[in-house]
Order: sequence, then C-alpha cells, then structure tokens
Amino acid sequence: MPETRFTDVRRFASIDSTNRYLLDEARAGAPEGVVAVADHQTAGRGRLGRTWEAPAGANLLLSVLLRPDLAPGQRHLATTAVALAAVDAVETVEAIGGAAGAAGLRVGIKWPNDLVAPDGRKLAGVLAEADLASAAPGTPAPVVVGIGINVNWPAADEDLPPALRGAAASLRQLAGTEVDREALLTALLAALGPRVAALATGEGRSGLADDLRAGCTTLGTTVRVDLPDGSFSGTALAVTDDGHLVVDADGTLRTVVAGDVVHVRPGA
Ligand code: BT5
Repeated sequence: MPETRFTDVRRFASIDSTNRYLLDEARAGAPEGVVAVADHQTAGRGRLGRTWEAPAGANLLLSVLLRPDLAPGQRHLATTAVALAAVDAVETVEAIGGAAGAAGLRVGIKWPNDLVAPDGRKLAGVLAEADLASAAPGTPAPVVVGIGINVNWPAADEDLPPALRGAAASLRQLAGTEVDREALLTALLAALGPRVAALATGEGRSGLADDLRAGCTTLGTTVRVDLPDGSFSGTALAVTDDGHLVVDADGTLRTVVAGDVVHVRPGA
C-alpha cells in the first residue's frame, strides 16, 4: 500500500471547525490525505459536544481526511496514528529549536486521545469522526482526525480560562521559548505518512499499538472510566492490539473501547 502524502493543505484564517469542513469534503468525495489547517476556529470541537479553546494565531489546529481500511473494532487506531505522529513531530521540532536540549521533548499519550506534559497537563487533544454512511459500497468509510496542539498558548497558566488552569499547558511553556508553528506543521505532515501507512497492515497496526503502549501514561495508574451508562474504577493494565484499554476493576478485566478516563492516582 503506497504511503499517503499530505500535500493538499487547505489553510483558513478562520473557520468554524476543520473537522466539520473535512467531513463535508469527504461526503463530496475528497480523497484521503486532504489537510485543513486553521489559524482560528469559531466552533472548535472536542468529543461529546465539548469545545476546543484556542485564541487566533497561537496554536496548531488541523484535521486530516483518512479512508483507512479498518474493521469497526480497529478504528481507534486512526486516533492513535495521528497522536503518535504528533509525538514524533514535537520531538523533531524541539530538537531543531534546541529549546529542550538535544534529546528533544518527549510527550506522553493519555488514553484515549490526549497528549500530555510530564506533569499530566493536557498539551493536545485528538478528535476522530467517521462518516459511515457516506462511503461508496465496498470502500472504506472516511474518518476525519482533528488535532489541536497548544503551541504558543497559553504562555502562562493565568492565560487560561479558570476551568483549564492547572489542567492545560503549551509546548512554549515546556520549551521555555516560543515554538515555530510552521516547523511543527511540516514535521507533523511528514510524520503522518508512515503512521497512516501503518494502519493498512497487521504488522503496521501492531507497531502502532506497541508505540502507544510505550508512550501511554495511563498504564499502571488508577483510573476512573466514565461511560455513558456509568463509571467504574480500577487499574489500567494493558492496551490491546486494537488500541483499547484493559482495566482491572476488582479482579474483573474490562476492555474500554471508548470513554473518558480520569487518572485518579499515579502508578506505584
Ligand atoms: C479533545 O476532546 O481533546 C479533542 C480536541 C480536538 C480539537 C481539534 S482542533 C482541530 C479539529 N477541529 C475541531 O473542531 N476539533 C479538532 P475532549 O477529550 O473531549 O476534550 C475537550 C476538553 O478539553 C474540553 O472540555 C476542555 O476541558 C479541555 N480543553 C479545551 N481546550 C483545551 C486546550 N486548548 N488545551 C487543553 N485542554 C483543553
């Protein structure tokens, strides 16, 4: 399977949501690989109707259109591929800037969809939205994966709305200096090629799951899992080959396919 190149990059000074834009493009037949990047979103969205905050011109807000040939149970790996590409990109760019030293900056992945700083504050969120109805018969359904990365906002905790203080952070805060958004975008588009290509083969998918395990800050922690029909707590034990989280809830192993996870206590 040839690697998709993310070269059709459509830029917007302001748009409601780059995910919404690409879902509409997908319905109109746009191919895999189209990218939408915005300086500002007026209705940036998170999961479950939540909003994504970012002032104009400070952060990276983008979505990519994928048409991955995945079984329904494997779809979380599309989120994983984009999250891992972002982790790759952050490392590269910090190494170029030298801001965090030669080793670059290693950010973690909090299951299911956050990039987090070493202290757990959220640096980025990923939102995957599939449109199962719009695919031609026998062809993979489009999946739009959006990511918002806090690049230069907030510069300090006080910049954040009260609800996000202590919970969100930016690359700028970690690096101690402004970070070049364009360089990060270039690195991210380059990293997406191999990460998305990996979705197409069994070996590639197990590599994605391995890298998710290696970077997942949720493993080993006590978590509370919030599902539409209630919550339960336990210890996050493992990530399956499909990218799902296995939680030991009082001796019963429960596999979480989608849901909100709160880190209650760090692992021993
Ligand atoms: C996410 O949802 O984290 C997915 C965010 C995806 C945003 C991108 S931007 C480009 C593309 N186009 C879109 O319209 N969306 C995508 P969730 O796990 O539901 O987290 C949302 C929650 O994160 C909010 O309710 C806030 O509590 C918090 N939050 C909002 N903005 C934040 C920020 N800039 N940094 C850290 N946390 C934030």
